[in-house]
Amino acid sequence: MNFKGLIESHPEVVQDRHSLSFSRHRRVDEIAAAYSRSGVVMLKAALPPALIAGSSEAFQHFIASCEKAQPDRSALEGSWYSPWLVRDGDCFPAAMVLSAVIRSWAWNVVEEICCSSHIVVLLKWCTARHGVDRMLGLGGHQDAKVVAGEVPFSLWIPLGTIEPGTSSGLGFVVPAPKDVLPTPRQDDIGADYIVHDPAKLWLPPYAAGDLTIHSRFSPHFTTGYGTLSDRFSIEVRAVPSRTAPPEYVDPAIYISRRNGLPTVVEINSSDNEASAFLASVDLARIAELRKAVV
Ligand SMILES: O=C(O)CCC(=O)C(=O)O
Ligand SMILES: [Fe+2]
Repeated sequence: MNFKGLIESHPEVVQDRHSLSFSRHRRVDEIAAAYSRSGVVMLKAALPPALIAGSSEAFQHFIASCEKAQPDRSALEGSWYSPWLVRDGDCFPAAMVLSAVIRSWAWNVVEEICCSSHIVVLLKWCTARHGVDRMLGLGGHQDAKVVAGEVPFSLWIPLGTIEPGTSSGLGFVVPAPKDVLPTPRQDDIGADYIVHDPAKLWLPPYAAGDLTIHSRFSPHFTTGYGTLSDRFSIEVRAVPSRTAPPEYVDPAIYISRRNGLPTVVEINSSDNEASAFLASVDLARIAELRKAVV
């Protein structure tokens, strides 16, 4: 079965039957409790739609300038980039989105999940993705297996609307198991696991500005319906600073509260390629003012 067949035969999978969507008016401890029960939550209107539109445009300019024009769109696969590599002149769409996330109410939820306000964003494990909506068969993965075992969660932020059936998005099996699942082939948990109980599936629509947070054990998948539409998205991965494995924190930015506001208090990077991104206006805007070194 493919995703088109799935949403046709089970249209209820796009509905939030598990009450996992939250607005800024909900208490963060309630949101964090739902996350720990289910392994995934959606934060509605977490970011301003205009910022999402601006970052999408910058990402599209980047793709147009660096990827060869492909006359046959059906051959397009899309691509993954480290966030600091995606730039449109001085504009880094991933920095725009990341700084907005850090200053949004979504960060309160991140802090609640981390049980700490001292958090390190693991840029090494963050991604900027250009996807093309291809017809995909069912399958899925857990980030604990395919990304990094010790990264507890991921924020997934589409740079535009995701409409199941017409644009490639993300889908989840809820609730998440408490450990890694067996993978019958190449880290893929397999179609059987996905279709076993359609009542557990959630393929949410996203409005511009919505984001989801999924745990490392959340079985999830890229959805695809064969429309060949473009999709741009950013993945943000972070951990409490005190638990960060040393090999995960290069490049990384450390966030703590200053005057009540989540603020970039330290940057760690030995990669010169990341320096323009780290010095970008969007990250500088939320960084602690440092005394000039003389
Ligand atoms: O962007 C996608 O389609 C996949 C993203 C994903 O698997 C993740 O954020 O963990
Ligand atoms: Fe994933």
